[in-house]
Amino acid sequence: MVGKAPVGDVDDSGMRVSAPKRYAAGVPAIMSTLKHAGREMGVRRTALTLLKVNQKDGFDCPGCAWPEGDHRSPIGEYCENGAKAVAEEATLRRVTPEFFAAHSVEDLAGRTDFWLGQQGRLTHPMYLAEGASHYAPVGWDEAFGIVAEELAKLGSPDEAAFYTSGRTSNEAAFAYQLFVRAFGTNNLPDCSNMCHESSGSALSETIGVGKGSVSLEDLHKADLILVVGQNPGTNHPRMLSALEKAKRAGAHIVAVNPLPEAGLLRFKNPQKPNGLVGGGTSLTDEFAQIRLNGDLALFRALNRMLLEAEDAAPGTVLDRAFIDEHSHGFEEFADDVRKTDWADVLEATGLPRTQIERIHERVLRSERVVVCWAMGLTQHRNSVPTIREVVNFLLLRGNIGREGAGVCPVRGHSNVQGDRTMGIYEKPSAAFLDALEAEFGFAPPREHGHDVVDAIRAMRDGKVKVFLAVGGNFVGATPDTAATEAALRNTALTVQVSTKLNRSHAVTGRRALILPTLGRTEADVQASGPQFVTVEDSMSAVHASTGRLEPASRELRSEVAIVCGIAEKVLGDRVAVPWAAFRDDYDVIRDRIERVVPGFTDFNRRVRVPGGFVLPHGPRDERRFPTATGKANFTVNALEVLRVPAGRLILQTVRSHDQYNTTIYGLDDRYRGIKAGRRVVFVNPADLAQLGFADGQMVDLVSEWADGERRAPGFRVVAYPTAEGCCAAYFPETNVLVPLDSTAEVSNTPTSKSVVVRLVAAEA
Ligand SMILES: Nc1nc2c(c(=O)[nH]1)N[C@H]1C(S)=C(S)[C@@H](COP(=O)(O)OP(=O)(O)OC[C@H]3O[C@@H](n4cnc5c(=O)[nH]c(N)nc54)[C@H](O)[C@@H]3O)O[C@H]1N2
Ligand SMILES: Nc1nc2c(c(=O)[nH]1)N[C@H]1C(S)=C(S)[C@@H](COP(=O)(O)OP(=O)(O)OC[C@H]3O[C@@H](n4cnc5c(=O)[nH]c(N)nc54)[C@H](O)[C@@H]3O)O[C@H]1N2
Ligand SMILES: [Mo]
Repeated sequence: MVGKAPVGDVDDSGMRVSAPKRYAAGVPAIMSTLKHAGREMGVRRTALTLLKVNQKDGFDCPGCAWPEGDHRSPIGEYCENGAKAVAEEATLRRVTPEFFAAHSVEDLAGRTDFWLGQQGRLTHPMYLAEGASHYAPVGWDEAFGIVAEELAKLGSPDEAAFYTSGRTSNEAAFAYQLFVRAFGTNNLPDCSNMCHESSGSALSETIGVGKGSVSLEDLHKADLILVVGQNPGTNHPRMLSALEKAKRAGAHIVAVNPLPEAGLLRFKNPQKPNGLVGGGTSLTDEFAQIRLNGDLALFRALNRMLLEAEDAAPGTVLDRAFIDEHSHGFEEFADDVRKTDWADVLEATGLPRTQIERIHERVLRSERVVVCWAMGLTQHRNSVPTIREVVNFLLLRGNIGREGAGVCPVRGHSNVQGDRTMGIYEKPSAAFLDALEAEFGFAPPREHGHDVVDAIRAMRDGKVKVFLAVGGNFVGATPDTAATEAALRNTALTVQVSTKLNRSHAVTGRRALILPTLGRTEADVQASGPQFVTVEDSMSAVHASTGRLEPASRELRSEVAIVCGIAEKVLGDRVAVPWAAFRDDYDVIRDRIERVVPGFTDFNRRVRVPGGFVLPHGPRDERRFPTATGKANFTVNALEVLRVPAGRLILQTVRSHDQYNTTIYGLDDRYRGIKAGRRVVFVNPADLAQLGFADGQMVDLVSEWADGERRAPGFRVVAYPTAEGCCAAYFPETNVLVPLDSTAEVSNTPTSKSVVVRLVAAEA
């Protein structure tokens, strides 16, 4: 199978490669921000917009889910990439009906996401009729009618799937899942399925809550912070300020990563004068350059050493009181982890034993430990066991539910956590459905629905015939691009509620709709007046977000209005939900959320207090663990070393500095030394020598899986200091290589960070 994702319209003939950077942010970050923002928005709009990001009376930055904190910088609490996300949305370019008249769907399907995103904001609802070559303008009412018509044809509500990306507000998400369940299905796949699902699965089972247990204050007070499988310099730049603060207060930081990411090494805080000059703060005390997928082995080794240290000096290492009172399964776990084989650990991690011992020493010296992680831990076959082992590590010394300690899965999309809280989940709990039933008086479906990977299979097999997405770029973000495209083309109708053009608008069912929507930055005025929406960050803080900019077009509708409009047309008066009242006044939705979702008491009042409020979290607040055993669960997690056949490498697919998932802002990856190109593969020089390839050579990447090979053509080899046996390349270009059936145990997340590949010299 050769990947279908287009390469044609990006000219990377001028690509330049230089040495990776040793620090993140500083002056280059500010320059890059202003250049990008100015190009998209003009100078005045840039100033007005950026000043409102993440301020208490402003809008929530659509960039990421890192919390804002109480002490906001008056010059704007944003980062370079947040600013790019804002500029991307506030751009002055427009994709109008004339644009669609000039570009056929076939033409658009041949463009990259970079090119498509550059065209600007969508302005009108557009309809692709069966057999038509071009989208044509359509009225809102007619568009909703088309959705209703196709849904009415289905043999069962389970023949439709309803995707959500994590920018959707709490209000829109709540209305959306309510509509979908009233329609009669739990087919609610979302971007979480490809993102932190493994964290949610592992944390729910072990501590009873699938969310992080630390606040910003906890990070500031920690003695030791492990940053594992995460590249905050690019993806969560404001986290670097928190790490810098912790560091100044005496914390030590251990980074565990196959790549020496610039942001993990040194940081020059662009929001402080002394961060702009000089060497910046050295953040990492210990950089463990682990092999891909080596983390379960590392944490098992650390856990084994903790048990042995306790044996040597009983009563001094483990938190016995915590283990006895609050945990379950310790003995079984301890028996197993003591058997951890050092030879396996050294092979899996690729780390010197002395370094693991040094990290152990640091753990022993630290009273309060936080472990932070992101996609480097969640997108492997054994991600759930890996994260469970991280929990074991923290439980051993009682590092949960007290100050300065805990689990910190760092979320991606700015409201991905909130969407889940609102019920965007294909496996809703019985308690949630009971609450919906009690409040709205209809019987929601109880059978679990499709997640992302299962939804693709169901479309492929003709079992799902209507696909509707609120946000995101399903074609671009999912694995196995060729398989996903074929699946979507096999449907009767695809509907995309979007701000900007992407490949999901070009790869369609027999009919297709584009429903353009307001972004976070824009004023949302409904019948009762100006509205705000709410979001939840990585640390469970819920707060308001108010857009101020004039909408990109008069035709745009809010996500809430679109969802309610579709619901009215599809459901008529089948259920007693006041869709019109929801649309006219979001307070009405919040009142209903309060009655259905725990933790939202007095929602409308509390969210109007500047800064909002923090949702309750049993383990964090009172060491109450709502698991099956009622305690924090130790677990046994088998260590299987990921071995690849000779001549193969393990590929991880990552983000460059100039992209937001499938939205490509530009073609540079400044910190990794790449300019003006994206089709690169980073390989260790020792591997290159052994495999007989040279820096600068052009290769195809070929992935191997039980069902055959997949190929992504035309990558330039970059000799790079990544861990041996591993390589890295950017997604979405490499999604063609990720087999649909290669997913994580339990969470079913695609294994985007461990794809077995070989390099093949490209034909000249
Ligand atoms: N600017 C910007 N910000 C973003 C995003 C964006 O695209 N652009 N995306 C948002 C989203 S949705 C998300 S989920 C987050 C993603 O944030 P990250 O998880 O930081 O994103 P990735 O680029 O996937 O980087 C994965 C990191 O983990 C490392 N890694 C990979 N495999 C392993 C492993 O096996 N073990 C260890 N220890 N490390 C490993 C990689 O080298 C890399 O540093 O960022 C969010 N914020
Ligand atoms: N190979 C590989 N694949 C991956 C990953 C990886 O690391 N490697 N990471 C995975 C992860 S962590 C994630 S979260 C997914 C992301 O998957 P998605 O969330 O589906 O993808 P995005 O690229 O974030 O979606 C971008 C689109 O969202 C739309 N949009 C932007 N803002 C708004 C808004 O306010 N409202 C609406 N309605 N639409 C809006 C725009 O049209 C834009 O084109 O990708 C996953 N895919
Ligand atoms: Mo994500």
